[in-house]
Amino acid sequence: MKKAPRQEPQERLSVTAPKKWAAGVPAVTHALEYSLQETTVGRTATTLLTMNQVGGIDCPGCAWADPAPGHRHRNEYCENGAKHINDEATARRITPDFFRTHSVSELGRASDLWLNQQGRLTEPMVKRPDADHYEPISWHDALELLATELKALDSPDEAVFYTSGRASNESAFILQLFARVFGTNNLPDCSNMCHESSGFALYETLGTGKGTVSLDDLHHADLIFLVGQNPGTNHPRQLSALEQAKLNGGRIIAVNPLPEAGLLRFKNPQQVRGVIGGGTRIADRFLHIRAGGDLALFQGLNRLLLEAEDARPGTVLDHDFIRSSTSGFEAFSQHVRTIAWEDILTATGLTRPEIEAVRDDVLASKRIIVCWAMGVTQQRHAVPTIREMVNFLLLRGNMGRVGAGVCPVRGHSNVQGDRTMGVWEQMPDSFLDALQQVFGFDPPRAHGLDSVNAIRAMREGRIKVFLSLAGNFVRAAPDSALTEEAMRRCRLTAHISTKLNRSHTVCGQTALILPTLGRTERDIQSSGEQFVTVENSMSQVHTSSGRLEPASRLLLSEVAILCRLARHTLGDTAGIPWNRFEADYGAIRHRIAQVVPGFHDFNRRVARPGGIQLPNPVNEGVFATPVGKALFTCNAWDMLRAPQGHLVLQTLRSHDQWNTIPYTDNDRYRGIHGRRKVVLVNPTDLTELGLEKGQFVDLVGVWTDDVERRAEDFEVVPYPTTRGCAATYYPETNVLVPLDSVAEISNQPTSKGIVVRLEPTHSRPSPSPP
Ligand SMILES: Nc1nc2c(c(=O)[nH]1)N[C@H]1C(S)=C(S)[C@@H](COP(=O)(O)OP(=O)(O)OC[C@H]3O[C@@H](n4cnc5c(=O)[nH]c(N)nc54)[C@H](O)[C@@H]3O)O[C@H]1N2
Ligand SMILES: Nc1nc2c(c(=O)[nH]1)N[C@H]1C(S)=C(S)[C@@H](COP(=O)(O)OP(=O)(O)OC[C@H]3O[C@@H](n4cnc5c(=O)[nH]c(N)nc54)[C@H](O)[C@@H]3O)O[C@H]1N2
Ligand code: SF4
Ligand SMILES: [Mo]
Repeated sequence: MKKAPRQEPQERLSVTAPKKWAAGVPAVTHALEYSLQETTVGRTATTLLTMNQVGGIDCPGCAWADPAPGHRHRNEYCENGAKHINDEATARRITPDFFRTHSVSELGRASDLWLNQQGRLTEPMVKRPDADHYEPISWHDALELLATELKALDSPDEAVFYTSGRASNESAFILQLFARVFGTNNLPDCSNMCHESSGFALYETLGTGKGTVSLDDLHHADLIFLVGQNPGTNHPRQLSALEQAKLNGGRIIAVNPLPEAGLLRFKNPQQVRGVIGGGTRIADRFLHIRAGGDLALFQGLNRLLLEAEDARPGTVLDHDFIRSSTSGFEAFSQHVRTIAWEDILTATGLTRPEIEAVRDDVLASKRIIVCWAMGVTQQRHAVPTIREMVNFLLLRGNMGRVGAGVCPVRGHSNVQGDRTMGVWEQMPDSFLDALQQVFGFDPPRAHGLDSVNAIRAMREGRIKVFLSLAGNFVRAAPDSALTEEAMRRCRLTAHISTKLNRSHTVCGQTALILPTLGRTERDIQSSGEQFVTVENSMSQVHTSSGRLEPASRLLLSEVAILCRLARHTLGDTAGIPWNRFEADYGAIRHRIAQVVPGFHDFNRRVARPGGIQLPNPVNEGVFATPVGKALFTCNAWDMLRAPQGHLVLQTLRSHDQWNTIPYTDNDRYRGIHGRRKVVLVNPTDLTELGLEKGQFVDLVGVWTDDVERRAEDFEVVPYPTTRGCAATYYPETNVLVPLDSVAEISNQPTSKGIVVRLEPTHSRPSPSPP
């Protein structure tokens, strides 16, 4: 069925009351509406029925884990998973005609929403120097062009290879192998902007960068903290796990500046009680915290726990665990007692009785899990905050046992797997040694560039070639104007993509679009039909096999593109069987098994229903830190402050977008319809700032440099966000996030902690571009 081309929508804001529950029947109806606009009934049924089933397609949405085989529902997906998969399975196509009609400059002015709605990319395209249109190019010529540019570099470090977390284990492994044989560790990824802070904090304190809990642990926890995450939108099936925890008698504490619908109540569309009943209350306690106040909250809680132990010695802390399995308790305990209550209350915006009530919940709980996401990791003091959450869990031995531990809730479906496969600019020597042994080359040892440092290097003209495996780098990155300018300084930019996005319009002198198969599609290579593997947030590795016919005959798989690029660039000199890898992904997995710990006998084990559970040393009682124990840390007190008349702004996701890609202008659960350029502000702050509902403002960033960062024409919406904290959607406001405003230690952009002022504009905004 041919679909009519889409027009830019007219923006007209309407606001209704925010929803108080998430994911009942309306959610399913919305998913189906969206699916049928994008695809046909048959394609929808084919994709959805095999989604998250054994042997089926892994949902290309978030990284939430699937229940064990045998415990999966017939519809094991959420509303948003259905939207993501149908966004890829769309029946719309972009042909060379499209690029003849639309110049690159014109596309550069189109909205993210419109670009995505044009459909799937179908042919390799090139934009030549000085041209303003993409034109078709053969695969051979495209890869030869890219290889020639790479070979012409003065140093391999003049190239950058970016990965987004939708790439499979197989393509990620091939990309990092190619980059390292070529000679560079410049392997930035979306994780640099996502859970980098979690990785650093967990490695340092527990000796592993990953979460330690399973779905079963969540079901059996007595107390679960949800800190800085919006599961109703971003990890909807997490609500099923939380519902199960509640049914088992567990309690939930949500910590957030916004009373998100999914934190309040859940109507499970997979259960009769969800469809016709009132649903399950999620949060027993909602802490309406100030942005960036989480460090202070956990410091306050830890102090209260130490004081409770003083009052009733031997009843609060797990002394055996602290003695046998941790280090640094004394210093930590002295430090945390010095933090003043006044500071804790200012930073959190909470009252002391509220924090004491949480302490009482903690004292009544034997098994505690802390879950967190971007509200924590995208703050300046994200790493100390996560370390303090680890302190909190260690105090009562909530680590490495059933129903207890850390749960960083990952974003992209395979973002964790891509890291396991070696996509990181700082892989440890043990990994590089294994590559050296298995493949017989000398991998570069100096650390490469992460996302922020890659932009800095591009801006300084030190990067000539930028290749991206999935993703939308210029929209995901901070400081949009600066990042775009940096990208344009490259000699060649190339993107392995399924769909058109802004990064294809912000080009180096030469630009390549390398269109690829998506997860939903059959992948047939010379040895037969292939599957790929992915790793979810709970370290389970399993297969994903597409069922749909490819969107175009000319698409190549990610693996095929990368293996061919490697042959064009490196020839056979490295003695690596790129041909075989392309023909049979089992040959790649065979090498992964030799290089990556935990993957022995990979091909056989991953074929079993449910796949492989990677070992987590913490759950075996092993802390792989230098002292062989979990570390208590002393974290300097810190809080985010905005001067008088300013607000702390966070940039977050609407219910209807996948990262940089909006699907519509609506955000149903928050009651916002028809416009994304809105800023949510507490009504009392609005009054104090002399602003009114419906007024138009420019958001103006305040940072230590002299650059003016301005996002224009945002409509003011009164919203129950914490005083002093405002919210807008990403990526429209990435222009406000200074490149140099990064989390300490992890170098992650602080997308949830930007100081702004709101400047009233007197005219209504201009209509959106055609
Ligand atoms: N539908 C959908 N699903 C997605 C995505 C998507 O774009 N769309 N993206 C995927 C990806 S890559 C990721 S990383 C995840 C992101 O998942 P989330 O982290 O849930 O995503 P955000 O929308 O950034 O929401 C952050 C939450 O943190 C809160 N918050 C902001 N600042 C603070 C703070 O200082 N303290 C506390 N306690 N809370 C704060 C916000 O109010 C918001 O509820 O979702 C994944 N899943
Ligand atoms: N201000 C602000 N900035 C942020 C964030 C924030 O909360 N606020 N969040 C950050 C986070 S958590 C993340 S993860 C990043 C996301 O950054 P990215 O991962 O770079 O961005 P996405 O929007 O997920 O990328 C979407 C594009 O991926 C391509 N794609 C989709 N599926 C496939 C596939 O199967 N194969 C290939 N090759 N390509 C595919 C399509 O072309 C699509 O246009 O953004 C970060 N930036
Ligand atoms: S919760 Fe995440 S993985 Fe599961 S169906 Fe929804 S988007 Fe997909
Ligand atoms: Mo993410």
